[in-house]
Amino acid sequence: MKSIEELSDRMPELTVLSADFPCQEVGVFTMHRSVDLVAFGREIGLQPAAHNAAGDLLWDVKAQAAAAPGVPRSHTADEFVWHTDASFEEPPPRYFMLQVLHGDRRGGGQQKFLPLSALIEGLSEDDRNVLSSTLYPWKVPLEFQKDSKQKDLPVIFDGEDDCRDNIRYRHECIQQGELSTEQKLALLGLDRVIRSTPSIRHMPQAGELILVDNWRALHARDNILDPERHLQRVRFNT
Ligand SMILES: O=C(O)CCC(=O)C(=O)O
Ligand SMILES: [Fe+2]
Repeated sequence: MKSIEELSDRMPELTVLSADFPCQEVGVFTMHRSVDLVAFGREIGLQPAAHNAAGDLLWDVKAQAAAAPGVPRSHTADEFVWHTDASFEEPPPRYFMLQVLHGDRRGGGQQKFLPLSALIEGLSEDDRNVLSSTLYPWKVPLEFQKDSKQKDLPVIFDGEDDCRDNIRYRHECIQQGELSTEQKLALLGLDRVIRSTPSIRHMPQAGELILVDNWRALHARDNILDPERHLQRVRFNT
């Protein structure tokens, strides 16, 4: 398992102009030129992960002019509340990269990050136990259905090796009606800690590549103001 800093050490110097780590779980790289994200990830030892049953690797995060109901959230200008990507997968992709092709010139679309280490500290032991030892029912959004429509998965999960206590989260994907009282309370506890923990903010600029540890940090995004804002996204496993 590689940290974001270790992965950054593998990046070719000729491609990366500068690197900044707003926290251990997020790297922001200013690039000399735009890159083929899939190839770039492979170069640093990561395996691209498909977004959907069709096997798409590259995903555009761009608001559609008139987003119809039911389009993927990444094709709307709406706010993205706190989540991890593909939280309904087992396991979720370990990392994702966002390449900023066009920043939001009207000041929208600011990103926020919350490292899991800060959240774990704030959770009560009871809530932590329920989040890690009971299965929550997850709805898989239509555009990402690869095998099933629903999965039963813990919120806090252990990965392979020594990678314990990781997080998957996307409130709207959890079937609230099927939760036990202790599960509901534990989720409320998590939401409370998320709200009260100071987050890291980043305004994505054209030419940047943002690499996020999707097991160890939550992320969110303000609503988009500039219809030209355009990011490319690829998810990766190790
Ligand atoms: O638009 C962004 O900055 C982040 C998008 C995002 O979180 C997602 O597509 O899952
Ligand atoms: Fe996301």
